Amino acid sequence: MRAEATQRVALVFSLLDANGNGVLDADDFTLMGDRVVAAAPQSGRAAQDAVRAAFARYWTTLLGELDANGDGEISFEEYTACVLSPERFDATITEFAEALAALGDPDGDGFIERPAFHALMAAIGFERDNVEALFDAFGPTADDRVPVPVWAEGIKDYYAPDKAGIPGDRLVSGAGTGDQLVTGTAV
Ligand SMILES: [Ca+2]
Ligand SMILES: [Ca+2]
Ligand SMILES: [Ca+2]
Repeated sequence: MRAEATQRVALVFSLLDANGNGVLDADDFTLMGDRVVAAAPQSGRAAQDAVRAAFARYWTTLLGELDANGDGEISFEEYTACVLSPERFDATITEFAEALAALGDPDGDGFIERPAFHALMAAIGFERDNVEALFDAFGPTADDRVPVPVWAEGIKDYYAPDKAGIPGDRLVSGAGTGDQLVTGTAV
């Protein structure tokens, strides 16, 4: 696994541990669903329910696939397996990406405006500057919007073990873009 992938996974693990007890558990995903829904008050009930369901499924999948010691919690060591065998998580990550992106596109025009993107990513816990850098890296349109599929693909790439120099690397705090470009071999 590339160092960049390890950093990305470590970051998302720390954010998903919403109750801060050092492991992932069911409570984390309920809290995270509530936070994300609260950040998108203009969204319809169906989109909100979909994102809560996606968080719940995300947890159920993690528990079923990664709880190697069967204690009902996912440790960081257990969690890293999600990037080592991404094919086991494709369906779940796709549903999650699409549900999250849909929440950011309440008017259903296929584009996410910067403020909506920022609100959702801040709710998950990503740092403001990194979120803005990520949005810029997605190559927004002249009117500062990003197509929904671009974001959904970005979420999937985030979990890819062999990717470096991708937009998602902008979310890793302190990761200088210069270093990313030097160490990344993919162009
Ligand atoms: Ca936790
Ligand atoms: Ca466990
Ligand atoms: Ca929209």
